[in-house]
Amino acid sequence: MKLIVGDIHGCYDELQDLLAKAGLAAGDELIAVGDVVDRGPESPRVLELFRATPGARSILGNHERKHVRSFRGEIKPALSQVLSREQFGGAYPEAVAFMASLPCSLELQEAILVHGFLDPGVPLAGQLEKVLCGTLGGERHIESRCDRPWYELYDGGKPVIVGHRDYLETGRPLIWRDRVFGIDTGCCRGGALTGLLLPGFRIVQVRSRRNYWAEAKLRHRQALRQGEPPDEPLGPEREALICRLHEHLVRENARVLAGLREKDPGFDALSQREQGKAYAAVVGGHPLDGLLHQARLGELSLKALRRRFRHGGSLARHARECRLLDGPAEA
Ligand SMILES: [Mn+2]
Repeated sequence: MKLIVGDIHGCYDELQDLLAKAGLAAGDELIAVGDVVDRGPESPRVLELFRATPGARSILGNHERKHVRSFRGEIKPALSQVLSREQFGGAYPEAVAFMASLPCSLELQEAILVHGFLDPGVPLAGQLEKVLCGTLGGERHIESRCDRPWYELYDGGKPVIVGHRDYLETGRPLIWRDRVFGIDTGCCRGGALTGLLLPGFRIVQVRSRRNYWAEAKLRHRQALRQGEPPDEPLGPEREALICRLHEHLVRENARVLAGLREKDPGFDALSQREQGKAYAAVVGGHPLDGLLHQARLGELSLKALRRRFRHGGSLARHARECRLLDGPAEA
């Protein structure tokens, strides 16, 4: 038997629950459809399981790809990679090397496995890597080629098993005409971890124990706040600084938008969600990315900035980071 597992995202306990429930025997295989790391609590343990267990393997998800590319300096890591990198500590380079070795697809006797999407009508060997891995660019490519969800148009010879999107958001996997199986059911967000037992395509599921990703983001925000020094006595300069920061963010937002429009003349025609994702890919590492998103949406006001910096001394630190004040940014 083969157990195909949806997006695990560091949810080691749930993976153990699923393995117990599936009842694999010696000689059976365990195959993940990618995104085994990030967002959940134990990315290193999950990755190690796939690296070191005989009969266990994974294909490449967009999250592993982001680790590989950000480690090479090609893109900025998003928060989920930053947090995972902390978990890996000194073992990170080795972990990234292993992620870089994962294949973008796998053809089994019973099914084709990819993390993201398949371009209908294109043979597996001719599929773009970004489509297979489910990057934002890959998703745009697919949307430009399909007038319906890609899986409704899939006409390949074998069933395909994918992860990446929790298509139904009901805790149940997507099963399209017994041809396409979407088995990401949002385990890291408090959903479920789904497996598919081949050759019978029998579904095995366990419930997620918590919304790990929401909790991780909350802890991160709290840690940032606690690390801030008490309110610095900026006195009458404070209001002026808020004005300068506002101007800076408005300018920065305009610069980012201009860059995105230059790169993609159709940027303004994208959905709000896609615009947001493309924008986030550029400003993700900015210390004030949340405020930049507000600027993008036309919601950044002086009032919003005053409210944001009502407590704590982070105004001066951010102003230094944006080079509006002298002094080291890390003060
Ligand atoms: Mn994914």
